[in-house]
Amino acid sequence: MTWRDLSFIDAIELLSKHEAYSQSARKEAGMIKKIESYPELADPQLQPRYTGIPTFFRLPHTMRLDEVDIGLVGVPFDGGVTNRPGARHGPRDIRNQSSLIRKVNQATGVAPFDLVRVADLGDAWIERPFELQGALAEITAFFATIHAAGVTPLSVGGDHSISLAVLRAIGKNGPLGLVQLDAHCDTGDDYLGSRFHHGAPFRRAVEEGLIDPKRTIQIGIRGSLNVAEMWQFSYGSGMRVVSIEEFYDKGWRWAAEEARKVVGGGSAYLSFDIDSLDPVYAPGTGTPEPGGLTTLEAQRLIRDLGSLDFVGADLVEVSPPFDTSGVTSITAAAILFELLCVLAQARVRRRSNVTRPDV
Ligand SMILES: [Mn+2]
Repeated sequence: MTWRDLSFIDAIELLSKHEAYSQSARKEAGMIKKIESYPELADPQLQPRYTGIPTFFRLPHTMRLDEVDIGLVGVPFDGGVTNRPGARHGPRDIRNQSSLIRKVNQATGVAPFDLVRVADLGDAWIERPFELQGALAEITAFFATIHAAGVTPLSVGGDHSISLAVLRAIGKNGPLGLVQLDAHCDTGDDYLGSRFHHGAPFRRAVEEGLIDPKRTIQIGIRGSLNVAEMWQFSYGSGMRVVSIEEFYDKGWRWAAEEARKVVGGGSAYLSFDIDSLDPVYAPGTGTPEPGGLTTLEAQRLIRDLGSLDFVGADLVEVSPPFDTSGVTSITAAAILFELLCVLAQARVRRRSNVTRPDV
């Protein structure tokens, strides 16, 4: 039947039905899905995990900060890279590969999506990505909004310079402790005339009072040096530097205990540079250093930090163009899940401390 076959009355009736339908469709379209229902995490038997628009962990994408406890944020910026670029492509690739991740941590039993409200807040929007200091300021402004709303940020870089921008937002009320997994201390000074680059964020963070060097531990440090005292700032300021040799001799369980000792009970930040892992596990990165952690060592180490009061975390330096198979982003997604689990544990602990009447 075509419109020609309809009487005038039929046509009016059909049009009004169509109008009613489209009104209700518009009404439904205006409704934001309730975050509690986690439709994107529905039974994979009903909705395969490779379907849909890729967000981190297939989470709902929202800008409603009042509906979120932990917000995943992409920071597609690599303007601070000193050598091989490409980390700007990290967030999109990790979003894609993170669809492989399920709901429950099989080792610890932590189910972060049940414990707290988690969402993908999209990317930190940078309007002028080619102006390094301006871009860092834009990233800080983005995270300041998130922080003011009481949301715990879990960020995906981007190169390691973004950590300074995040810390400027969430560490401004007093220095935080820091657990950093990295091949490099990233406490260098000026390089080719710039104070800001991915080899210096934690020196600048100490100078700006954002992190407490005496509550900072750097794990996995290795690689050849430009000069013997290349990371002298770490040692001089009182950071605990765990070389890969010490880590290899004493193991992940010892390293976790050492991290808990150094950081103590105060608020802390966790920064995971994918180059802490051996390049056999994570070749897609800007400054690979052979002879690093295994993925399993990193996973077990992070799981053992569930008692620390983390108020934010990031995963940085994934450069998909240097990858050979996608394994770096798959590995990064698995590590990101571990970071989410310890952030969720900390968040739940803070919540129960607040509501406990005897505290
Ligand atoms: Mn780094």
